[in-house]
Parts: sequence; C-alpha cells; structure tokens
Amino acid sequence: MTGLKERIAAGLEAGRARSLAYTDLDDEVLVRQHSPLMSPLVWDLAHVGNHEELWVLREAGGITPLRPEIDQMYDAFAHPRGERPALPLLRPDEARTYIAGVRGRALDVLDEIDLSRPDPLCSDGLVFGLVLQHEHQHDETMLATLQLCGLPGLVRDGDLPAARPAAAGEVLVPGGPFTAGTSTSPWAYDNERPAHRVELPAYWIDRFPVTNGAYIAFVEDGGYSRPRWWTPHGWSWRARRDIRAPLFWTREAGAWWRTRFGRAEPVPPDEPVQHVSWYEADAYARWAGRRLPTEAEWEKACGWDPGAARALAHPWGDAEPGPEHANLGHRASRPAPVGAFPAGASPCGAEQMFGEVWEWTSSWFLPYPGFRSFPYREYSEVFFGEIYRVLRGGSWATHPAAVRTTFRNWDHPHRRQIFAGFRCARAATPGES
Ligand code: AVJ
Ligand code: FE
Repeated sequence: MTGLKERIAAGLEAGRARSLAYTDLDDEVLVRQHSPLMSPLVWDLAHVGNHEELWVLREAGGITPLRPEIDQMYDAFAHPRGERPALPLLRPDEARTYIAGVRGRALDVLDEIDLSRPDPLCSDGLVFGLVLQHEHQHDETMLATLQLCGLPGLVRDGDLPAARPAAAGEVLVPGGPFTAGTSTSPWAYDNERPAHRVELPAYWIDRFPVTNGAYIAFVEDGGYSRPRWWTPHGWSWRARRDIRAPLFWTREAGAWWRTRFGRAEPVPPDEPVQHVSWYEADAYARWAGRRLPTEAEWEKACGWDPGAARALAHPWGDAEPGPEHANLGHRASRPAPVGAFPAGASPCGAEQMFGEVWEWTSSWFLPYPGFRSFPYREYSEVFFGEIYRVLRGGSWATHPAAVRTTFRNWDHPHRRQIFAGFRCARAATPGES
C-alpha cells in the first residue's frame, strides 16, 4: 500500500511541476485571453486546484471548503471559455497560493486514507488518479494555448529518435472478437467502462500516423478545393473559414512552413501531421481511397494480443511507458518522425499509437453498453451524442499517466488547436469499405 501512496504522491507532483512550468510567465500573459477558444492560463491553474479541492479534500477527506466562494468561477459549465477573462479570477500569485494550500491538505488526506477500504471513490487511489490525470489534461490544454498565441518561452528542443520511413505501409488486423474498454483498470474513467466484446471483420490500418509529406500531396492535389472528398458539413466548414491547409501552416516561396510556439520552420515531411480537424482527416482519407478507423478498430490495433486473447495496457505490453516506447510527456515540443519507436509496436505491428498526435476516429463519443456515470455526470455523460468525435492514443504533450489503450478523448469535429492527427484504415474483405 505504501508503494501505491508513493506512486500517487509522485504522480501529483509531476503534474504540478508541469502546471507551474507552463505558467512561469508574466502576470499580463497569464490573465490575458489569447483566443476565445481557450481560457486565460490563470483560469486553468486555479481550476486544477479547485477540482482537487472538490474531490480530494471535500469528497474523500471530508474537509470543510477552503474557498467555497470561488467554486462557481472555476466551474467549466457555469462559464464557457469566452466568459472566463471577465470573471474576478484569482490573480496569479493568489492562484499559486491557493493550489499549494489545497495540495498540502491533499497530501495529508493521502497520508491518512485507507486505500484498500471498499469505497468506490477511494479504493486503489481512484480519486487521486482522476485528479492527477485531470491536471495533466489541463497542462496539455495550456500548451495548446501557448502554441495558439505563439509564445516561445516553453519550447523544448529535446532529442527524439530518427525516422524509419522505409517501414511505412499498412498492417492487417485479422477478423474476430476482442475486448473493448475495461472493467479492471483502476484509474480508468467511467466512459472507458465496462469491458465488452466487440466483433470486427478483418481490416487494414496504417502502421504510422499520416505524415506531413503525405498530407502535402493531398493539399497539392487540390484536396481543399474539391467538395467530393468532404462531407457536406466538412465542406461548408472549410468554405466558410476559407481553410486551405492545417492550422499554423503557410506557403512561402514554393515551400510549406509552419509556426511552432512562435518559431517559423519548414514543415518536416516525416513527422505526423497535426493541427487538422476531423473534417480534414476524413477528407484526406477519402482522397486516399481509405477511411478513418472506428474507435473499436483503433483500440484493437493498439492493444489486442490475439495470442494471449487479452487487451494489453499499452501497445508494447504491460511495461510502464519508457523513452524507447513512445514520444510522451513533452520531451520535445513536437511529434517524433514516423518509425522512431519500433520498440513501441503493438501486437499487430502498428507503431506510434501512443504519443505524437491524438488520432481522430470515425466514431461519435457515445456510452458503452452498461455505462454508469461515475463519479460525476459532467466528466463524460453530458458530452455523449452525435456532437463530438473520439480521438485516441495521446500526443507528444500527453503525460504517460494520462494514456491507456482504452482511454477516450473527444472534441468537436472542427477543432484544430489540439495536437491531433490521424491514421487511415480500410476493410480487408472485398466488397466492403
Ligand atoms: C477529456 C480532454 C475532452 O479537457 O475538455 C478537463 C477533460 N474534463 N476538465 C477536456 C476535462 C474536465 C476534457 N477532455
Ligand atoms: Fe477541468
């Protein structure tokens, strides 16, 4: 049990180190709203502390509210992102003091709690697992804000392994049933539960995410000017906003450039394309004579081990993510080129399913059969419907503590500021798509 508590304390600390690093900026930058799509950074900072107060201090620890008067300001449902800068938010120094005070008490709760008692919220440390994943999710959102406003302060130039482009192509996933979702992963969200059998016919899926080089071929073949590749919604979205390339791309003197955290650089052809919407991913796939995978297809290709007839926690097995497996946790401020992580291959041979870019799937964000909302409706349930598309895997900015084979992310089909790309699939059975 002490092992678990130490793991939780270290996990909480890793998230906090990130939140503080990403907000080590002038107050003016922290309180400004850089885009109507995003919160001011200081909102995210206090919000992660308020979430921790609600769940660890009040629910798990039974502690009297520290600052009940601020709950409403940091309730994401009470105030859409565009309204947040007008709120009397905690100033950056107040926010840091507040979240540090919450954290001190959270560690006291952790110290005293019995994590083996049969309490659905606390056993196996679930409430702490949810709170530390939540902080990492907001850390990634803060990075998206920093990218959107071109702030260079935090750009990391870490080394990433080199490309292995000769290995491109597709891998075959044989037909048959597999187990989707989980009933046993201790820190899984309600939307990943319960485990259930899904029967899929055989299909092909790309070994790697679609690269910038491949995407440029689509752009230069007039992909953005031919409605035939687009769904009607996708085409009207594209036309209304006059979209002609991924977000942050420009064309200058016959070459494609991108701006990454305020720096202009040539678009690297071997890197997975990122900052494309679901509409663009879907149009590319149609142009390429393929389609996006369903989330079940993605999950089976990521984690199903047909030999053992069970789902692995990670594509490479149950070992914790290491630097040889995947580009996770913001090692460098970009995706690694395709082929960089052969040791992270899944049983069917798909690579880079974790890290690099979140991958759009063709699936709507819907509940699994037998879904039960827990511990609160506002994490997943209120988002179910034919509104959001599911993304899988995790990006270069996602922390290892916040990825699982079964993890489901979701967003509007027009969103592009997230670190999202895709890979394609197609049926292996003649006559089917
Ligand atoms: C799972 C990434 C879609 O950031 O909107 C954060 C996670 N929920 N706070 C988001 C979340 C509440 C959510 N995503
Ligand atoms: Fe949140």
